[in-house]
Amino acid sequence: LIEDRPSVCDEDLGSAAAPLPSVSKSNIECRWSDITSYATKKKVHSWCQLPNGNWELGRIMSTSGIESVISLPDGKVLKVNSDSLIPANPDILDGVDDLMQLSYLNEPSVIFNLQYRYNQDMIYTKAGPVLVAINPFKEVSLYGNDCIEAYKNKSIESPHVYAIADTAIREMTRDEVNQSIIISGESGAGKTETAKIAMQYLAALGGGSGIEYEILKTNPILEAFGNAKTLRNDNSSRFGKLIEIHFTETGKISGAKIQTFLLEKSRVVQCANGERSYHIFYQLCAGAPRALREKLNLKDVDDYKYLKQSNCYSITGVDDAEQFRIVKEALDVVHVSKEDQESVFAMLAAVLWLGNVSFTMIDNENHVEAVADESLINVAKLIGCDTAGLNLALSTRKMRVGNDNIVQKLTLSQAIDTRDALAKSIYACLFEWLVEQINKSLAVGKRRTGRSISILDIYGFESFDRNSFEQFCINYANERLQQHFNRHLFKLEQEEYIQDGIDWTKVDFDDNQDCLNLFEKKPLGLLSLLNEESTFPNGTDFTFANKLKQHLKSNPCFRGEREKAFTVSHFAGEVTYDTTGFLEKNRDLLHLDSIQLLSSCSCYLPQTFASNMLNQSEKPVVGPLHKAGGAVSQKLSVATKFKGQLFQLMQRLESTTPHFIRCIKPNNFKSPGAYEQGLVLQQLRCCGVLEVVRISRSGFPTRMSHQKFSRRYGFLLPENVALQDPLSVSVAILHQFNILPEMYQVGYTKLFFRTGQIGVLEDTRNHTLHGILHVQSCFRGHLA
Ligand code: AD9
Ligand code: MG
Repeated sequence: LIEDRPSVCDEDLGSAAAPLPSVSKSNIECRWSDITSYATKKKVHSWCQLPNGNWELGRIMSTSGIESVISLPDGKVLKVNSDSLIPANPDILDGVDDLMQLSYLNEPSVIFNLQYRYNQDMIYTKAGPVLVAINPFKEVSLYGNDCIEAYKNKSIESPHVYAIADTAIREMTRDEVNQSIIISGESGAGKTETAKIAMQYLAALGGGSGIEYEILKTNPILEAFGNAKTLRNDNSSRFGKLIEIHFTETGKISGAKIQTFLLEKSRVVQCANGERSYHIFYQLCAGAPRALREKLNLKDVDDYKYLKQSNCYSITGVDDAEQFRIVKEALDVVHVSKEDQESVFAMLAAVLWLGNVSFTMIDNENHVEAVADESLINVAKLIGCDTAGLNLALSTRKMRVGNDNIVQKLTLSQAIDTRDALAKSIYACLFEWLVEQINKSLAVGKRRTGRSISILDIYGFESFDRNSFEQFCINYANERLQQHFNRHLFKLEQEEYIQDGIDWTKVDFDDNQDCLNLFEKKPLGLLSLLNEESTFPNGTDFTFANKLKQHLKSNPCFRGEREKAFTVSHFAGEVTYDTTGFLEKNRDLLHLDSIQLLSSCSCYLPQTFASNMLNQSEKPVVGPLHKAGGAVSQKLSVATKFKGQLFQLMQRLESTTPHFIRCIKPNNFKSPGAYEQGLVLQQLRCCGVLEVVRISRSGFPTRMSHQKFSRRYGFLLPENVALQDPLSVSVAILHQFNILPEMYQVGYTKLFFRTGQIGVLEDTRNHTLHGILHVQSCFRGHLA
């Protein structure tokens, strides 16, 4: 549908000068020339594209075939190509709350409608079945108990997350089907906030047992441990999350379960300039009370190398010490004991101190050992081991050669990698352990008879100047989600029309199956090739990149780049990935020496982490698995595990009724009020919002089988007609009640109706039934 789709998240897209992509004939509904003769256009409103690419609403002064003269609101008069003019909607349609109501559904009309509403803090708009939410970047008075009450009582109808959550609850109860609220959008668009708003509503309506309070308190905990400041978002989620909220048969919340996806653990040891590591580190350093500080030997944030490297310690408007208090309180609520909390903080401090461990040369072959300074001593103390053991685990590797056990000394870079791998593992294990504790606290118990509503908040599509393995996984997840969206809103809907043989012109949409195939195809897809290369002892990022170029060069979604890079055409735009570190991150090896160290610790958490890691690995493998050699714990590659998780997620979502929310970022400066047309348009385009509206508007959302329809309305017909076959009866009903031919279609097995039509028939049915009952009761009264 969309030609020349520009990449969505390029660093510079947000600049005010970013021009709108020009509109091609294929992606607008119509132009003036399609709908009316030039002579009748005089004085009417029309969109025209200015030289800078922005759209302006003007008035056509005169037109002479190829050229038209337009007057703009500021009094300027422009001569433009007539073909570039696009019809504008009449004033009465300004700011409609469902884009379906627009008479002209073209891109300028849609972006202006959203802007019109946005300027009045109406950040929510329906696009047919999808809710569009534009990030206000400020507090708007659309939330809280009064608002919740109003949506519950149906005294407000305007589009809102609350309305979506309300529909989900009602459909769950009415249809006895699990529901899902699927929130998507790019980084900083407002997914996490939206998810919390939805949870608020569910908690308010399904609350009572107190468990809803616990559920809400999981948010500050998971955000502290799983969110970080990035260049795009001060509170960026670095993990995906699905929360499944369970309800009893009477509609009360009975518990919840959280599943998380692929935490970005590299952030613990490395993050870009101007970004931060996970919030909890800064919160701990700022907020730990004196006794805890002393116990953990805590220093200030700028004393820790892991936190220091990105040169960014605070977030404007955020009080880390206060946040720490909130997190501790939330941990209390979800029943993490004070003792466990202290162990959690000790692990955090251990990670920070690990980053400060340095190494010194011990021979002229580059071999090193750890410096026995306060960092090493603190780490050992915090995890509960002796410094000699820690030093050995960081600077040597036990290997088995033939029948002999030998100890290999590590070089400086190997030792640093080992140290960082240990820090990342401790943090990732800690995160998983916390989620497990939360789940225990929220557990539904054995009586899982009711239904559930799941809310999905997964990291948005990402495209930076430099994209690594993390972006590769995140964007792959987004491709999967986009396909789920497409399947539901385009494929399934239209397939049903076609299967039932109704007269229907197919609406095109960007099918992303080709891109998914590029990732998933075996044996020559991106994931398979990555896994294969990761198991080769001599595989490197360079050989991996070459293999991709060799096998995928003819794939239209793939392009080899210079050196170690490659580009993928995602549904949301092209992204160039740098393969540096891909193999290492995908293997995610932690040497057995490190795992053994953790299991030998006297503290409870490191022991738990070690046994969890050993349980997850298939079998310990001894031998030179990769160049560094040594024994490693062989486990599923990160990509394989992630793909498995995504498939499971999709399966789970498939069994639910989905409700989609598309979050939109109006500008790249996190600034309230600024609305960049180009940026908004690109987001709308890449997620197919316009096409969804077009389908919903031209489609037939209500359907009923011939049998059901004839049974339900057949009694409205004269008796001799009502006895015929269901199809004939159905057609007779349609005629009898003068349903206009354009309002329905007769399929092989079903009847399809446009929005609202079935309501007309229901009214007639109810009237008639009411009449019959009235007559019957009069008759009975008469007899009595
Ligand atoms: V990421 O993919 O996790 O990097 P999200 O989750 O899409 O991203 P988030 O919800 O974190 O974005 O929103 C970013 C910021 O926008 C928030 O921290 C708020 O400051 C702001 N925001 C988002 N939605 C709202 C809202 N409904 N009201 C007020 C909002 N502010
Ligand atoms: Mg988020």
